Parts: sequence; structure tokens; C-alpha cells
Amino acid sequence: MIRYSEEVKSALGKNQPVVALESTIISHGLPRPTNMEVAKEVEEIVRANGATPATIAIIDGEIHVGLESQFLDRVANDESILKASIRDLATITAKKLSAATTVAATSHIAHLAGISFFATGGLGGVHRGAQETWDESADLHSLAEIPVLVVSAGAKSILDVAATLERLESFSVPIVGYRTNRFPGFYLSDSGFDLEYRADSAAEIAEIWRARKMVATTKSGMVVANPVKNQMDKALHEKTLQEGLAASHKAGIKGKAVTPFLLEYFHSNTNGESLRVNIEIIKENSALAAQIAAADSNLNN
Ligand code: PSU
Ligand code: MN
Repeated sequence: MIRYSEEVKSALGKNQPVVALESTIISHGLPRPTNMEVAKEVEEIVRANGATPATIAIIDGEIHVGLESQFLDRVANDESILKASIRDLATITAKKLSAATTVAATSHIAHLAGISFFATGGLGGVHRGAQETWDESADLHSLAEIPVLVVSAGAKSILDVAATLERLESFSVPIVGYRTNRFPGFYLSDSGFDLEYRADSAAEIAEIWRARKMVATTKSGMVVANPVKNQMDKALHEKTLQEGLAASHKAGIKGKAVTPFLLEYFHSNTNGESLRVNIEIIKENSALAAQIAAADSNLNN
């Protein structure tokens, strides 16, 4: 079912640290041609920090763990590429379609492949107005049900962050701040909410990940929340958010199109600021995920 790149196959075979990377961020989260450049740079960053990158996507019905260049090109440049969450996997593979994978679908596939560490930009969560729309990302459920550690810059600031944190608590998903006591706000370093726990090194996070075995909480995943260092201008963020939400209502955007619409709105209306921050987030998270994977592997040896 899974097609591994040579690099990933070799690393998994030798029990070396591997970091999963999602592809929706490439297809639906970043504009062309920056998306392809960033995807390649992020893989380099994972290697430079001691792990092997495994970018995950579905091409012509085949699940790829580790995307060779021609497939990465499809994800970055093919307009018809779909956005796959977990429920889409069977249909997309049976119909031999091509899709980028969200946090939820990437975690699912990473776990199937025996990969425990994963870097993304910002988590999906409870959308604003969810009391009416019931729009809540499958990312939350995946964290509850799949034992994969996800490094993110918090939940996307387009969301209802308070509700997202409550859901993560209900689902018993642990959250650890990396060198912070505040839950990060994706484009902003601080979402305005406290975190109970922090860790100041990758080794400390690897210890926490391991301790789940001792207390038998290994069924769920874990969030490592890594705040962006050079956040977006706060006033610009607030203005763009309000305008973007209004524009999405006006255009009647619904379901899985909401997140890509709002991210694109930011990228088109902040003079490159949101793009700069989003790229920084992905790079920093990938570096940290690789360091955690390497630290975990050290504990094993
Ligand atoms: N982080 C980013 N950009 C993105 C995403 C995350 O910096 O585009 C993607 C992830 O794939 C995540 C998805 O799973 O957005 C959430 O979509 P939804 O809200 O429809 O579940
Ligand atoms: Mn949704």
C-alpha cells in the first residue's frame, strides 16, 4: 500500500530518526512557486538536524512516504491536487486520484509507516462560529487517536483558540510549550492562553514522549507548541483576520475550503508578512521535530 522513498526506506530499516512532513501546507497553504522551494528547504533542515524527512502525499492512488522530486513537483504545481483528510484516504486511493495530506491524514499514514515525529505549521482546530457550523478540524481527533508527536506553532489564529484548547483537553491530548509558558498563536508568538507545561530542550520532550509508556497513555499523540520568534505585526494580523473572515462569509466559503481561503487571504493582503512568518514557522518546527526524533533515538541506544 505504501511506497517509500529510498532515503526513508533505508532510515526506517536502520531504525534511524525520521520526521514526517505534511503536504497540504505545500499544495493549499503556500503560494507558488514559494511552496516548492520551502518544501525542499524544509527537507534539508530536517537532514541538517539529524533526521530523515518523509514528506507524505498520495499520487495517482499511491501513498508516498518520502516524496521524490517529480512527485513533490506534482503536489506543488498541479492545480487539481486534492486535500485529503483521513476519511478521504480510501476513496482517493481506490479512484487513483492525487492528494496532499492534512495533519490528520499525515499522522495516520506516518503511524502506519512506523514514524512517530511530525512537523507542521499550525494545527487545525475549532473554527470561529463552530456553535453554528460545527466546523472542527479532524486534526483534533487525530491527535487523540494516533500516537504521533506533532510539532506546531499552536493552532492557526484564524480559529477559535479557546475552544480548540478545550477540545484538546477533553481529548486528553498533552501539550508542552517549547521554551514558553504560553500557547503560541501561529502568526503570533502568544495566543493569549497559558500552558501548564513547558520543556526547554529536545531531550526533555523526548523524555516526556517516552514516559507515556510508563503511564499507559500511548494511544494518543502529543502537541509540542513552538512559538514563532519574529511574529507578525499584531495590528496587521487583527485587521487582516477580521477582513478575511468577512470576505469568507461573503463568498460563502464552507468546509475544507475555509482554511486554505483564509491563509490565502493573509498571503495576498499582508505584503508578504504572513508568508514570511509561515515559512519561518515551518522551518523552525521541522528543525525541532528532527532534534526530538534524534533525542528519542539517543534514548533508545
Ligand atoms: N499549517 C500551515 N498551513 C496549512 C496547514 C497547516 O501552516 O495549510 C494545513 C494542515 O494540513 C492542516 C490543515 O491539517 O491546514 C487544516 O485544515 P482544516 O481546518 O480544513 O482541517
Ligand atoms: Mn473543517
